[in-house]
Amino acid sequence: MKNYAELWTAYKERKSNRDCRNLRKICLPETEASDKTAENAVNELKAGLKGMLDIEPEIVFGSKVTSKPVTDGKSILDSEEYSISLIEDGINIAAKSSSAILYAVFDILRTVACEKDITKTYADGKTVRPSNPLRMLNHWDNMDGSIERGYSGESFFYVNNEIVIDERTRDYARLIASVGINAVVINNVNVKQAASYMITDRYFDKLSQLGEIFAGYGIRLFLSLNYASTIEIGGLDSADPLDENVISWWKDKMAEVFKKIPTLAGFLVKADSEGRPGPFTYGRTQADGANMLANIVKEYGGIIIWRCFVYNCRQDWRDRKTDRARAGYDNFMPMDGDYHDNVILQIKNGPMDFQIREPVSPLLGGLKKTNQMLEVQIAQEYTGHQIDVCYLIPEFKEILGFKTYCSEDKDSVADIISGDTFNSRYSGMAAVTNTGNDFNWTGNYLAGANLYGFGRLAFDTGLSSEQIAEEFVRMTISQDETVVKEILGILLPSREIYERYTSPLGIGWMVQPATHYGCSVDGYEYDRWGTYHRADHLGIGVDRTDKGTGYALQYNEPNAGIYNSPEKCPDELVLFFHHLPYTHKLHSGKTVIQHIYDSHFEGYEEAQQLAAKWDQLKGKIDDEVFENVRERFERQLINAREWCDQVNSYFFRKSGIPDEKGRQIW
Ligand code: GCW
Repeated sequence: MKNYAELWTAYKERKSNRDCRNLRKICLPETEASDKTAENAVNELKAGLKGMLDIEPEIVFGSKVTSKPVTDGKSILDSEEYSISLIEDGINIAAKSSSAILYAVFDILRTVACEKDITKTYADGKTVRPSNPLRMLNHWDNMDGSIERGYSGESFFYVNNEIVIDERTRDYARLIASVGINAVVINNVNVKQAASYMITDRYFDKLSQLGEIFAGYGIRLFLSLNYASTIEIGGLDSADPLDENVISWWKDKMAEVFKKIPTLAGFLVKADSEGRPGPFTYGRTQADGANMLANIVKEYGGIIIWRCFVYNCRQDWRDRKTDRARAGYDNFMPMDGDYHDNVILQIKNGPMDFQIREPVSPLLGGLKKTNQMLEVQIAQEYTGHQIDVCYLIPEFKEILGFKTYCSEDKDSVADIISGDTFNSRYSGMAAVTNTGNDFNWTGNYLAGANLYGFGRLAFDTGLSSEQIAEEFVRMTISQDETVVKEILGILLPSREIYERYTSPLGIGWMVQPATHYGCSVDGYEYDRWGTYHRADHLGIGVDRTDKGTGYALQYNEPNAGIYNSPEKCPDELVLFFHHLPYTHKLHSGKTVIQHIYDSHFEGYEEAQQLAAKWDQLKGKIDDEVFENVRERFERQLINAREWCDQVNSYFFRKSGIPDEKGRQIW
């Protein structure tokens, strides 16, 4: 018995699926005998079909496959494409690489697990090409075993500054490969203490083993890099990217690292951000820093992923000119086109920091000559800590569908990060992961839908939130129609419900600073982080228009004009862009203050309805799953009530305007 759940790769019995049980033969492309990925694919296929259907179809190997290491973004997509078609007695898989074979296998297993007919699903042949070249998870795991913003136990990669490799490591690779993840960063972007030594002898053996395991599942290994390694571990007194000694230290270091960890694909760098060192210290640009490293790792096919989360985290709250939202664009736009072609800028979805509602970062659609990747967060740092249920895929769909107007056509975020809009060499999507060593990997079983969903969505941005949620429920929790319907009824509206009982109309924050869980309306108001709501007795919101910080003008038209105008700006973002009187009428016809009251009362009530829906599932699903989520709903309701009452009381007391409906405000 494993000490963790296999979730959607558990391959529980699906014997009622008669159509699939008739499967006699599966044809696969022939691969090299030494090809680990192909071997894993075949084993997975056999285990899955045996487990679910108790069948052992004949596996026939056909045409030759060359699985050369992939170094180019575009060819990643070519090589990961697969086709599945019907043949007499079975199915045929065509694929150009062993990773693609693996994805085809998981496609078939998913069809079986969701109890769909194979003959119907593949009747016309199905060809799938991933939407994004890079589909990546970022672990914020520290080497002491803790996880920054982790809500599901400790790290399963590290214990006491040692790297742990066991059965769970392999099952993790399977789990994430099964949803299409092809890259993983295994350590926190805040690279401190022991983690700085990742690129030394101390960890090479283990890292090279880890890299092999991941490679066997088509997953490329990345490390977060300490920008100041020259100082921290190199004995130099500088990290200036233009300093000859610094450059030469990195040359030697990278030669050593890529030799010792042959599967290493590259590095993720958080520089000049929240106390992390970077090129700004030496009066250099972000491009100087990224390019210095990119230049050196190029000969090893290495990639430098450089985060755009660069802002002043020591702002004076009295200062209304500085605007944290502007920082990404201000810091990175001037050098568009200066980055080497093995640099990717990784951009958080919004200009602030993973709030429940933010506009899309204007860098997406701003940058035109630079490789870019979208960063989202499935760790529920600001969205309920995997206590509150918050299915994030609808949010990600909105972000991907956002029209940036950066070109005549193909101008959505999905188009940009797929590499299509600007024909970029590297691009894709990364999520700060929500995994840990808890039995069920994600703390709350329902948070598993975000892990599952992120992978599926990054692989195929055309999938709908409903489709993804339904697959997750059917594969992981139950096939029973009423159960599926009830759980979809919980997952799908959960993000908007969370939004309703927390911070209103796009303003964000109002969280407890120590944890980022729970309400504290003024928690960040008089602090240095640039995250203010600016509420007084007359109104609330941040003026980011041309008369305020000017942030709205960072967008292309017509978005800039829409956001700049309180009349045109969509309600859900109106306080992000405007400081408005409480009596201002929204598009909904409500005043700002009445919207605050209504949405909070509704949000809390809806949270109670979600919990009641879950209670109905007792006895219809696995007890352990039931109890795990029930207990979290209990905590969610306490949280939702606090948010509702604190926000309503706060704004009633500030504004003095009573609730039209006369409900109790404390
Ligand atoms: O959201 C903030 C978090 C930090 C995190 C940082 C980042 C890893 O509160 O914990 O640091 O963002 O994205 O770098």
